[in-house]
Amino acid sequence: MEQKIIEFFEKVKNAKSIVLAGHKNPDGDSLCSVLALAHLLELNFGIETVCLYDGNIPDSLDNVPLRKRIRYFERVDVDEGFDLAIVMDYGNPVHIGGPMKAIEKSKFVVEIDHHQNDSPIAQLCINDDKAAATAVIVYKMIQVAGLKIDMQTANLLALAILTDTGNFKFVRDGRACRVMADLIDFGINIRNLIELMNNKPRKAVLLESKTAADAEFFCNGRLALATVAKKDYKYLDGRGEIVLNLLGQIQGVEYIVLLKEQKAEQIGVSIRSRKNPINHIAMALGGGGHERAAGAVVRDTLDNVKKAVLDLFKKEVL
Ligand SMILES: [Mn+2]
Repeated sequence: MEQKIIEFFEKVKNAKSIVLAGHKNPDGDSLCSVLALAHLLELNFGIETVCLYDGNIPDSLDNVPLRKRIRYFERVDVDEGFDLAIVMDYGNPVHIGGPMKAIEKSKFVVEIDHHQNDSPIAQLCINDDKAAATAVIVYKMIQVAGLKIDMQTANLLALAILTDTGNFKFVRDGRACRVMADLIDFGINIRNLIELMNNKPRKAVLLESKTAADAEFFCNGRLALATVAKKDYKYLDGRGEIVLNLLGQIQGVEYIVLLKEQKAEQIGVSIRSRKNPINHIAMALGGGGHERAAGAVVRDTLDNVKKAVLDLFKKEVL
């Protein structure tokens, strides 16, 4: 890892143009790790970079530092290509979306990721699937290269770790906590950072509450299932994590499902479990994910997908 990081910074110093991208519909780790690294390259080497995204950035991330530095991929001319492309937190090439064109046209590609990745696209991979967030790898790079950081970098890395670990619920080892301890000593304020993300439109929060209130319960209350219809889907900010968390707090609920009608006959399925693995259910629907947090996108009607999910649960786990 150290050797790869040194090689990365050699590439950076020799590059005249650099593009960075994370995954489509960025989450906190994807957005903030990209912005943190772009800012570090400017701060330490005076290098201007181009940061691209595809899809939507949730309103809850609108106030993160340097948010305006990342641009929608269609608004940037990438025809000439770049000396160096850095793709972060993407997991699988299909998740990159529009910025893929800029990456393909670049002379050298580096990836920095903490997802298990069966099809890496880069010549240099700084990957660590044990890291709790891509930002944890970025912090390691800062340490190895002896880079200076500032308050904006520290805040971005902290936001990435807070969001990707669900405020430390999903850490897999102590590293994310040690990085956060360093960032706290540097001066970040966790409470202020969480407050900064309380920025959803009123309609989004009211929709989340209503979605949870209208949930149905199956199998003696062990399975909670909520749905967002197409007319409401546009108001959802992010992935509906709040609904899943809320239903998961109910006594006796073991499994939580959220069905989102993204388009006619295109249903996003999010599944959570409080104890037993459910990723095989997501896989049976054509998706995948972690043991207790997984999902899929199914091309069928809401009614049919609901029936398919309930059948799978009854057959496989309940
Ligand atoms: Mn991540």
